[in-house]
Amino acid sequence: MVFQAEVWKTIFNSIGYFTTMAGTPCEATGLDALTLNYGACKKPVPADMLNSGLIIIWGTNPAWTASHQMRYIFGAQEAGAKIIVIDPILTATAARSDLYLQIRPGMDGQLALGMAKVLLERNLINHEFLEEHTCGWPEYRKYIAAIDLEQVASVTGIPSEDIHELACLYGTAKPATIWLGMGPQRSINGGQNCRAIDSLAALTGNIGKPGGNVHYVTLEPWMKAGKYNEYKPPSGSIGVLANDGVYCNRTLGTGRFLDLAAMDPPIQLLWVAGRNPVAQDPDSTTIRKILEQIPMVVVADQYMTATAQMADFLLPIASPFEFEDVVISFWHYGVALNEQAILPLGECKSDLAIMLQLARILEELEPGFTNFPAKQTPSEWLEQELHQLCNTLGIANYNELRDQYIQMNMPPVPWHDCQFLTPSGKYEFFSTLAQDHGLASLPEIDGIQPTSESYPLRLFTVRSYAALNSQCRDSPRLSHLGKTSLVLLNPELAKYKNIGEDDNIKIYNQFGELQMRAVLSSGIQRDMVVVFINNTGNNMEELNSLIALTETDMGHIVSDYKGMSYNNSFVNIVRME
Ligand SMILES: Nc1nc2c(c(=O)[nH]1)N[C@H]1C(S)=C(S)[C@@H](COP(=O)(O)OP(=O)(O)OC[C@H]3O[C@@H](n4cnc5c(=O)[nH]c(N)nc54)[C@H](O)[C@@H]3O)O[C@H]1N2
Ligand SMILES: Nc1nc2c(c(=O)[nH]1)N[C@H]1C(S)=C(S)[C@@H](COP(=O)(O)OP(=O)(O)OC[C@H]3O[C@@H](n4cnc5c(=O)[nH]c(N)nc54)[C@H](O)[C@@H]3O)O[C@H]1N2
Ligand SMILES: [Mo]
Repeated sequence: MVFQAEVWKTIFNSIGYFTTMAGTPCEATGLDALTLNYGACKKPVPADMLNSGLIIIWGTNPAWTASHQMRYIFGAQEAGAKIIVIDPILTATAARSDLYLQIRPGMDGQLALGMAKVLLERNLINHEFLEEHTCGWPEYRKYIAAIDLEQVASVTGIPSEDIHELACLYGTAKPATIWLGMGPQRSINGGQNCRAIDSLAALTGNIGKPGGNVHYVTLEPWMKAGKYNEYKPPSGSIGVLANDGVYCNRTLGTGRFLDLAAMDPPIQLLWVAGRNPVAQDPDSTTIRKILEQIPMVVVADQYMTATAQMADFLLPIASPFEFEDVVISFWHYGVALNEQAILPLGECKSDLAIMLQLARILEELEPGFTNFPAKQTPSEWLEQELHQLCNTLGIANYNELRDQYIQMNMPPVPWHDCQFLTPSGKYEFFSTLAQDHGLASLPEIDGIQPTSESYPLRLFTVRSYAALNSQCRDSPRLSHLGKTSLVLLNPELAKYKNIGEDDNIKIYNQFGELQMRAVLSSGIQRDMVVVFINNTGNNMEELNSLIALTETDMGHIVSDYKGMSYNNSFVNIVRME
């Protein structure tokens, strides 16, 4: 829930400077990519897909991970739009598509560049848009003209005829949209992959028009919500010196627990709220070791998660049914009130209720220790926090959300005025900002992905319909996937490894090993193994104990730290006797 999670930062700010894991485990890479090209990450409203003549679903599986969007996809399909899915796995979404292209993992940028070449050769580009609204088109044109389509076909695993067909479908359907998923950003070239993909919209002029554009995520509702960052530490507090000579909080990247352990002065107390890093961040074993070394670990959570098990203090958090909150989104522009349905059970409290109580106690023990408004009630705090958001919504108070769900007054389609927020004010194929941040100015992709002789199989971790990240581990729905963990193998790989359906196998690499039950699936590629996130059976062995901490190429521009290349992890397998 939105404001509950942010409340912790508020109170820590009110006490003094602190160390915080900045960045995000999720969308950091793509945010940078779109920001470089467009100047900001904006998206159309979800229903705008109904206006599309063609939808490319590129590296996301909404049938399982965003089922609320499927009605627009099916709606568009029924009205004649073609649905194309590009994914290394034959997903539930791919099964409902008109055209499915099974790409080699991480090769999305190459495919997009190959498509760009075909669009250029067949003159399916929008000259007017390119001349008037883009920057670096001559350089980009030269770059894509030199792309070798046979090489693209070889690295992507998609035959050149199919690349031609895909490009022609995209270039002729007016308007056409791309849903840029999380898949393409989960590899080491993730950011440049995303830039190459979103440049297809600029090439074809599918920007600023209903049914066009790129759907990724939006931060706009978040910018307008909350002012929790306004609390400043009491005067005289000492933090880390920023470049401008002003004190600030010390930061490190999300999930970088080795860096956390090496900090000087060392961390005395770690507070974890609304996250489960042992399960979800790379290299669970190291994280566990480091949590053990920290003198005091506080975890605020609703469940006894893998991280909560490491806590010295566990603060039981109320469920969303037990407290009032306001909910916004990365995907749409709606704002809704989450009403309290029941009183908190047992000792549970919302984060905000705990914080207010903690602030009162601190104030009693040492007056002036915190300037957190401890006397406020949770609803007064929410009212103050949401003042700016309410202004945007045209309501006086968040309580007005009780009777209505309100959409923020945003244009249904971004960039309709072609006023891009880049340094040049245009869509930038060529980005000097990218250069300033140590990246190639054009979406150049080297295409080389690491392989290893000892661990030749790519470990692919994807979401199932049955769980939300590490949450709901004890949900009965998960039992549909079996009480033990499942690993999907291509039948050819299974045969080569002498593994049969239902066999117990060991998956291992330099970080550790896990035992899982084999399920054969021809929908996946021969050199990968696929495991559903959170499908670890009843034990607390973590899938991410096999995941390497590998950064992507981007994330540091908008989110301060690079994103995570989860799918760049490699393993081997063996049948257990
Ligand atoms: N049911 C359910 N829904 C969820 C979540 C959940 O845990 N469960 N989590 C939520 C969160 S936090 C997020 S970020 C979203 C993520 O939502 P999605 O992006 O849909 O989820 P993923 O399962 O990570 O990956 C999506 C697809 O990308 C493909 N993929 C992986 N690598 C590549 C690649 O290199 N190229 C291409 N083209 N495809 C690739 C995978 O095969 C997979 O089918 O889902 C949200 N919704
Ligand atoms: N191998 C692999 N690892 C991944 C990914 C991947 O694709 N592959 N995807 C990454 C992505 S995209 C994401 S977003 C992350 C997600 O990983 P996390 O950010 O760790 O998210 P969750 O697993 O959903 O855990 C959130 C925790 O918050 C608790 N919680 C819920 N509501 C509240 C509340 O109101 N207050 C408090 N204090 N706690 C609450 C839940 O019980 C849960 O334990 O995982 C990342 N890790
Ligand atoms: Mo995510």
